[in-house]
Amino acid sequence: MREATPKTVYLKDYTPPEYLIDEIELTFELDAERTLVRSHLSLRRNPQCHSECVTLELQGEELELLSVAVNGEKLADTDFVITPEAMIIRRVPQDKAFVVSIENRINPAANTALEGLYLSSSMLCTQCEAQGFRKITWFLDRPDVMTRFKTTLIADKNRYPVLLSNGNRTGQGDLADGRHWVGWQDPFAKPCYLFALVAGQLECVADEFITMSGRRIELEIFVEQHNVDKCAHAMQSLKNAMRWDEETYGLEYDLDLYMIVAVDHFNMGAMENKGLNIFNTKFVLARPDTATDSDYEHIEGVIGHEYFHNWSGNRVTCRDWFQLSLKEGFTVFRDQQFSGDRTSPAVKRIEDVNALRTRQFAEDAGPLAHPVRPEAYIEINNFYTLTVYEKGAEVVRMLHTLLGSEGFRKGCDLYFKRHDGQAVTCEDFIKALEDANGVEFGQFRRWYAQAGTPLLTVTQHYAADAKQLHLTIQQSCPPTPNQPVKQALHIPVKLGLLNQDGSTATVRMRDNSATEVTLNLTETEQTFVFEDLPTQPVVSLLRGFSAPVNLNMERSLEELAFLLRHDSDTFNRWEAGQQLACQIIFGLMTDLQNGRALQLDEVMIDAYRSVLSGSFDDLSYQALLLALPEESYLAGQMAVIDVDAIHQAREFVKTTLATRLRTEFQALYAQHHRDESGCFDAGAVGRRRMKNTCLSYLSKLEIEDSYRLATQQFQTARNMTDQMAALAAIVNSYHPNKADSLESFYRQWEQEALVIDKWFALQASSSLPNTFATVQALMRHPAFDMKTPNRVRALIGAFSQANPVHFHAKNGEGYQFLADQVLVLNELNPQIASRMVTGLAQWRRYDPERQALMKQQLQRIVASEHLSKDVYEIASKSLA
Ligand code: 0A1
Ligand code: ZN
Repeated sequence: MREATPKTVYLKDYTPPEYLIDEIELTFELDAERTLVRSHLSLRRNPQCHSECVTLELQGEELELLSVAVNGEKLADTDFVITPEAMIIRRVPQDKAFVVSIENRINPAANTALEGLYLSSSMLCTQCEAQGFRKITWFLDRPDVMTRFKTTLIADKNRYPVLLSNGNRTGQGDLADGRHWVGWQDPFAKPCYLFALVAGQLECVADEFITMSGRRIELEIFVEQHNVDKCAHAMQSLKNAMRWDEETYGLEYDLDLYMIVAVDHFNMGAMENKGLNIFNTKFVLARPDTATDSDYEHIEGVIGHEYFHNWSGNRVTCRDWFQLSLKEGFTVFRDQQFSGDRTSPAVKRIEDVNALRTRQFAEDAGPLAHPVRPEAYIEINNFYTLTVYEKGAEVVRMLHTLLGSEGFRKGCDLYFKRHDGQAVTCEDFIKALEDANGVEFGQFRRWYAQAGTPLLTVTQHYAADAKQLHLTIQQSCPPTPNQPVKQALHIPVKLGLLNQDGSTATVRMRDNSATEVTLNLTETEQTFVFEDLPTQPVVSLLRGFSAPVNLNMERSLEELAFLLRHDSDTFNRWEAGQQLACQIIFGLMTDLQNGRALQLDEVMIDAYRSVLSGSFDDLSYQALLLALPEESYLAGQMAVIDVDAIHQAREFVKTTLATRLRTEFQALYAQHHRDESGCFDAGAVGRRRMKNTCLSYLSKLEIEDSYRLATQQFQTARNMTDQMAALAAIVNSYHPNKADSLESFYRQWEQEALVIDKWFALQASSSLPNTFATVQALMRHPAFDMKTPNRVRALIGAFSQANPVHFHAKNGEGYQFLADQVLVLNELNPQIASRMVTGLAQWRRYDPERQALMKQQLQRIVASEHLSKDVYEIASKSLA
């Protein structure tokens, strides 16, 4: 907790470590309230560091010291100093290696921040990224200190029969007093943020994987007994990921054992600890009746993500935390590729871009904007952001686009070979890609350093006589905190041309011709000329969303409808529909603001009718074409966000489409409605998506027929996708059985925490009247718990981040509620508390009355006592 104004850490101040720790021998005598930690550190001076200093400073927080010795000699009180953040030993040997031995005690049960060693339900587990290891014992807690770990775990055998840590099991045995021990050794040197241990009553679901070189790997998933029947999908996902990484990147697993443990209490999604991943249960457990199709996909994605970290993150790690995107951006890109290959590349790309544009673009346009490689932080945990992860992945994707698949693979091969076992920088990554391909990415590097979303403004001129199209693209980037002026970036812009009949036109530039090109935009303004075009083509720009930018290009509704029908690029086809809907919704908002009656343009109805009647192999893609832009995406397009007008206009469009195309929606519902529970192939998933999209539209009609349809589906569903979609249709309408349905759903799933999270989130995000009262009542519900991050996200997170109409209620009650909760969470779990503050960060985007109310709550937070660094940083930067 905060004493004075917390200190800022700067990238420019990086210096190599003065000491290295080659090996650590760690012994834990585990107990929920009193765990004893003994550690022997084999240290030596870092030969690369020539400072004169003879002291040794080890990081440690909230630890009770029992003893400390150097080379076996216990230190006197005068030989060292303990501060709230460190142990400083005044003099250590300089000319030879030495051993520091420490004994300390910690209390896992009191650790509600869930960093370091903590209790989750009845099991003990760790979370050490980014700086949790210092809450276990004193250490050089920085990623460029890579150490070989030997760990012995001792615990009561009844309470903690399973004892796990990184690497391979080296021995085990019983002790006289009812305790037992297990020894572990990890042959790979690693930074301490990758350390993990788990102790508890856990069941093991086991399988195996034979690697491409024929090695047999044991795969083990550990869960509580009642979850054993929900591990099959995670296990299959793991095997898929292992095979995929071999086939796509030539990367093989390196230990003989790969373990995953699922825990109920976890601040993030999962953690890539070497050989012992620890996962939020949300990203492991799935059974057809408890998890939706999207849950199944997310599980495969996150299992893949953590597995891929074994190379991009563990074998090659980060030099310092400013390089976080080196491992995260790259690994997100890899998991996106994997998920696309496993499901539908088109759908996956659209979902990723949609999330990026809705959420990361908002971050990049607000007070918390920072580069993919940040330059300063107060609390590193605040930098596990959408920018570092998702924009970071886009930056890697652009490198992939510029080099092509083969060139990119060559670059990655060199990167892993050159830097195996090292802690490196984003610069090292780019350099390897350059060297392997003999290219130069000078200007491209600015993507790592410059914050903000670039804007491309496009104008075109067709010269009929010369049969040429002139396309002029200007790039600019709005100022962001500490970066008032921006430099031009190297932006790859994929382009295709369509003839008037919708067929593909050849793209000819000087002597080259192709069906599609990637333009290299490097200047502030550039004109590209396309030749040999007898009629004016329709331009399809930024195909596949080839760069994370905003595009400003005037298009008529007719042109967008044309692209929605004909663009061969699946991303741009969807994008045309989104732009069409956006233009129409914004037009309706103007009508609303001027008191005019609303009327939906026939272009929109025709466009949707043609999607509904079209024939699609990929029904998930068809469902996406029918999805209106989210309210938060629309909000991101407005200078001053008008939450009520957005909601009303969008609801009007949805209801009118449902009314006018009712027959089509009903027919498609009937066509795709069948029970395929337990089947997760693309066909079954797509049919469920289409059917439930139709149900969602039909529920807007508020008629008996639709109510009956929803009730029927709710009562007969044998899979969570259908049950949840039906419950959503009921809860988000004036359905007469709403209360009963919610009640029966709760009773059915009371014992399944992850399903109950859905129950909370659904109610918290409803735009219907009285939601705030419901949220307040749910805060008092016996199943609500402030110490369980998933529950907090389901209720407080959903209300403040997915319910614009009620969170932004004009009287400010939503803001005050959020600030109240942030202050409670601040004492319990600073990481979760600071995540919740982001609901207020965008305050400058609203009308003056709301601005004042939001600002007031941020000021109240900043002024409160005992503020954690986490919350202080987000709240104070939001106000700056
Ligand atoms: N490295 C993990 C995510 C993670 C990050 C931080 C954490 O605590 C502050 C925990 C987990 C990943 O990318 O999956
Ligand atoms: Zn990651």
